[in-house]
This record gives sequence, structure tokens and C-alpha cells, in this order.
Amino acid sequence: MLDLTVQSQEAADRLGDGILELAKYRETARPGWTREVFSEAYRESRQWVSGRMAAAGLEVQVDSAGNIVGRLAGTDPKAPALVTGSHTDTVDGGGRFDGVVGVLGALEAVQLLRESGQRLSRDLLVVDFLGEESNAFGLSCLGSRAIAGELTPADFDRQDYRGASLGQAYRDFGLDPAAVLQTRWARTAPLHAFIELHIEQGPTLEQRQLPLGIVTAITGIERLVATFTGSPDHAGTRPMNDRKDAMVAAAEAVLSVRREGCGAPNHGVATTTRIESESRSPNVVPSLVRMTSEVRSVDTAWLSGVRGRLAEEILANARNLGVDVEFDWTTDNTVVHAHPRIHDVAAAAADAIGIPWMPIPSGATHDAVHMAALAPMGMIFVPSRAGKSHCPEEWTDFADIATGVGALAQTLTLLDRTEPSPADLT
Ligand code: HGY
Ligand code: MN
Ligand code: MN
Repeated sequence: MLDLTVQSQEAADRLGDGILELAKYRETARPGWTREVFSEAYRESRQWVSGRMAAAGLEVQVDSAGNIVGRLAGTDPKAPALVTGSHTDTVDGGGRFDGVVGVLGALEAVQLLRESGQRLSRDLLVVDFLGEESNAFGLSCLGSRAIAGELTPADFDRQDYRGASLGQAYRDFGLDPAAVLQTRWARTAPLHAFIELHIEQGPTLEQRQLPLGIVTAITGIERLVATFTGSPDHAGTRPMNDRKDAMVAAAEAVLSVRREGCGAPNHGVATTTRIESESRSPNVVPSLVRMTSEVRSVDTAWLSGVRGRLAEEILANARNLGVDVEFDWTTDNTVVHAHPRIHDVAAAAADAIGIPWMPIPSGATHDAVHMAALAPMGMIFVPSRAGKSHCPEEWTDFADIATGVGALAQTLTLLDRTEPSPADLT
């Protein structure tokens, strides 16, 4: 067994330098580290990522869906490829590690394999997936959905709050929606496995003082945009018992969403991230209010009942206020389980190089959800300081990332040698 643990301070420093270098590409008018999909900062950062992949000795190309793909040739070009990677776009006001650790960490794993004289038999593809974060068009994981063939022409008609379409955003970014739809990495060229290194984005590994998590399942997400329609009135003259106040109905709905998340039997969360009133005047009873919420769980059965439970409670409360409600639900993704074989190989890899680990569900979604449609999938987590993520406080020690890189490199080495099980080919 090759000892691939990344103990060298030099590797940790190289990783850290890269992470801090990439962090310089951000929208300076926004808080934290903001590098949203289709933004200029994102466009410029992708030049840097491509250069970093080339410097790592990969053949780099951008596929027609905008994914940056670096290829490390294996000794057997006929063998189905291994794939790893993540994303480098951020949320608004985000951090420096979400997704970045999986892209730069993969490049460090390539370096580690090279330094250990290890040549994979299979090609290794390192992918920086386009637009993993959910965006104003309400569709996350744009690049990995395209690869998995999950995007539809209707998706490009989705509009942001200003009425601009996703298709136009792609065109403005230099990508042709028609070509994006053709990108799917068809099953005819089967992939051997997909493994993604990522920060945990939660507090568990740090609380348990463990350097590594091996993901068991990735949460499903139900997204809701609820539109409350009441009646506009003069805020100073309409009596309180005779109003159809859309804002009050929405406020009650926010608490219904929160109670739903707090009542989940297993891992379950529910968040309302936006309330918008059409009226701009401070002296008008709100008549049109839009609420954006999401509910997540790795418990498929509980999550499947969310729409009915919330609609019933929100409708009843709104009707008591004389307010109508329309629900626009989207399943961002269903619960996806890591492939048992990939989970076990990652566990064996961690054991082989003496890294303690725990099995862990992912409350965040990832490109791995969509890559699971193309190949047996697994994920490796490294700790997040204080469990903070999607905010400027997001931090993971470089030495912890280097440990995750060692586990990734070892996992890739073991996967390279394992044959697919019959279940993989169904
Ligand atoms: O929303 C998520 O879970 C991921 O960070 N895109
Ligand atoms: Mn991420
Ligand atoms: Mn994220």
C-alpha cells in the first residue's frame, strides 16, 4: 500500500496558497467572498483554474456546458475513467473553501500521486463544475446536471427576479444553450467512479474531533416559492380586523416552515431565505408578497410529505386572514445515497493511511448528486471550523485539507484497481 498521506507542510502550504490566490477573484461590491456563477469575477477566476490544472500536468478543456475538465491520462486508455472534482462558484457573501477544496485538492492529489511514482491505469478527470450553487434562476448544479443529461430546454426559460432568462445568462457567458443540452456524458462511455472531496459545512467532525467524514447520503431539497395575494389598502385607515394583509400571512408561513424543520424525525431542516412585497410604499397594506423557502432531509419518507403538510397549514392560516396563496414547488434533488462500494473503498483508504473517520450524512447538496446518475458515487469530508459555511467565517485548516487530499489520493488509487461490481452496471 503506497503511503500517500499528505504530511508535508509544503503540500499544505501549496494548497493554502492556491485557496487564498483563488479567493482574490471576487465581486468586491458584495460581502465576504462572492464569486457567483456568470459573474465577471467567476469568468476571470476560471482562467486561473484552467491555468492551475495545466500546471498540474492535466490536459485542460472546457466542455460545451462550461465545465472545466482536466485529464490525467492513464496507462490503459480503454479503461472507464475515474472522475473527481467540485465547484469554484460561491453563494453571495460566501467563503473561500466551499467547492474550492474539491477542485484544488484534486490537483494536489494528482501531485501526490506523481510524487509517489503512482500511475493510474484509468484516465483521471478533474472537473470544476459550472455553477453548483443555487442561483437567482432557482437551479443549482448547472454543470453536473448538464453532464448527467438532466437539463431540459424549459430550464433555460427560468427567470431571475429581474425577468432575465437562464438561457440569456448562458449566452452572455459565451455558452450556447443548445450545445449545453448536448453535453451529456452518455452512458456509452461509462465512468468507473466519481469521488468528491468537500468541506463538511457543519459542526459534526470538529465536535467529534475527527479529521475525515465519509458520506453516507446527500440530502434531498424541496424548494418553495409561495405567493400571497391579499388586498391593498391605506395603512392608516383600514381597520385591523378588516384587512387582507399578505405580509402577515407570509410571516405566519415563515413560522410554519420553521416548525416543519424542527419537527423532522431525523436530519431535517427548513429555511425561509426571502420575503418580498410588491409594494414599495411604507403606507400601504401589502397585497402581494412572495416567500422563498427550502426544506431538506436525508429521510426520503419524511421529505415526501413536506409539500402536503406545509400547504395545508399555510393555506388554513392565510384563509383566516382573507389571503390567497399559490405554491410553486421544485424538487431541487431527491435524496441520493453514496454507492456502498465507493464508501467502503474510501473507508479502506482512510484506514490504510491511518486517518480516523466517521460515516456522515450531507445536509448540503453537491455535484455528486448528479454525477451519481453516471457512475458509482462517493464523497469525503474534511472539518469546517465551528461548522460555519456559506459565510466569510468559513474556514478549514490547510493541514486538515491536506489530510483529505491524502485520503482522496489513496481512494483514487484503490478505485483504479477495483473492478465494477455487477450492481454498478445496472
Ligand atoms: O445548497 C447547498 O447545499 C450547496 O451548498 N449548493
Ligand atoms: Mn459546495
Ligand atoms: Mn455551497
